[in-house]
Amino acid sequence: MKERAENGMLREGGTSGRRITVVGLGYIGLPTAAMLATHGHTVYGFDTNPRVIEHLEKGKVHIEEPGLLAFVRDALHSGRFVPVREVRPADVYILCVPTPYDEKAKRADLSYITKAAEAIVPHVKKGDLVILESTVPAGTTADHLGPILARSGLDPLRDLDLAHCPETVLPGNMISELTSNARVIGGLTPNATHAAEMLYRSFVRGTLVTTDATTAEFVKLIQNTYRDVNIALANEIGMVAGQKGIDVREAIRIANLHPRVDLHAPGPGVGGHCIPIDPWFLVQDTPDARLVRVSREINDGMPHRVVDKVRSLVKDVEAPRIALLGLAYKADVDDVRESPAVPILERLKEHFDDVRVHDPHVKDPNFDTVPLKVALDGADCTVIVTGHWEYSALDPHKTRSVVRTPIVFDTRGIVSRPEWEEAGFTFGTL
Ligand code: SAJ
Repeated sequence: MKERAENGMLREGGTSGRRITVVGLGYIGLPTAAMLATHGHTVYGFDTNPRVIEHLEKGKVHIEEPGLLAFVRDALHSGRFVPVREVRPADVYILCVPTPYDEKAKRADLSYITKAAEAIVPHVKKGDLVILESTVPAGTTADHLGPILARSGLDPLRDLDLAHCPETVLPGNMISELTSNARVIGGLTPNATHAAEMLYRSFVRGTLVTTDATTAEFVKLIQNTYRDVNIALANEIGMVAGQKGIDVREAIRIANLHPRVDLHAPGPGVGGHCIPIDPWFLVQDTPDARLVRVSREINDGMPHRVVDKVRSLVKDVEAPRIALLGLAYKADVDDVRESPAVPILERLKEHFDDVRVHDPHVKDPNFDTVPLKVALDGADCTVIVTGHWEYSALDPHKTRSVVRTPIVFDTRGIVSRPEWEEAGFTFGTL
């Protein structure tokens, strides 16, 4: 069967023209809903947050992501993406709700999945396809979602096609990765796997890899854990390099020329809603899994290292004014969830009376940000915490003319040390 691929083109083998309800229109659900709608499906987008639906009804989106607004508008104009205030009956249900980490219980908080599943229970009918995209501990689809759906009177194994298909898109590059990434499809039964595979084939150009639901859940967790442990290694190497006066980024760049070495980059800490959390889901029932826990500790300890370094950089300055550049957890996104900038800001405020924060992307009322000019004006230490392009484009000479003390601390390795030193700056690195 031929199906639509990118924006109206046809792809081989997928099913289109399905009625799909997407539950949860956040960072994953919204682009996924729009993608499905631009590939021939009719999509009802539901979110418990009325603000999300209100935005969509006005042709706006509540998330900053390159290309997302235009993409969602196209889907809305096609008439096949319909934001709804109540869950609508469909033939396919895709759950894209958050799974936060419950610090107290030291476990994944599955309450959003429970609520989403309960919301579709009155509507599911025999033959429907239910897909869980949220990242979850291995076994959740079979042991948690299945039993909730069974309250409908249907057997999740025989009457429904139930599958876990984890999303793998990188914030900042979501629209492209939604179609190009390989996708893991894990059904509770071979039939469920096949049904989910047909759906994703309608828009995914990357390889579709099929397995069972529990393996699919596990794969997602080990992908993000690999990244967390690798970053922890880079951060530890950075500590050793710093003691020996070696530029860690230069050393890693050279080391990575080896065909079997792929060290990640050191930084001020690991943020976002996935990488600091998913390793905990992986080891929550395995107290002996040490490396994953130590890696988490190393990465969570990075904000302390950043603040210690700032303190040593300004130790000779009286009543220093600190300019903190960046609140988002990584470059060119507006997302502050788990951002290392937040604990850095809190600790800086414990040590210094005058801390000014700037972030051109973040519009979160919880943070008092100021324009860049105000942040830099009279600053004694300019701390780059997020690698936004606006900061890599900073001119050291112009910056020199507005700050009071020429000290810059680049935690991301995004500005040129020789250029800033040439402009008279003392240059701090991790
Ligand atoms: N970071 C470093 N050093 C690096 C890379 C990242 O310090 O070398 C930091 C970033 O600054 C950021 C954090 O790690 O604070 C996480 O950023 P990221 O770009 O590594 O990942 P996310 O959280 O934006 O997206 C990840 C991706 N997972 C993998 O690359 C294995 C993405 O593909 C997943 O879809 C996403 O998690 C998710 O939803 O799980």
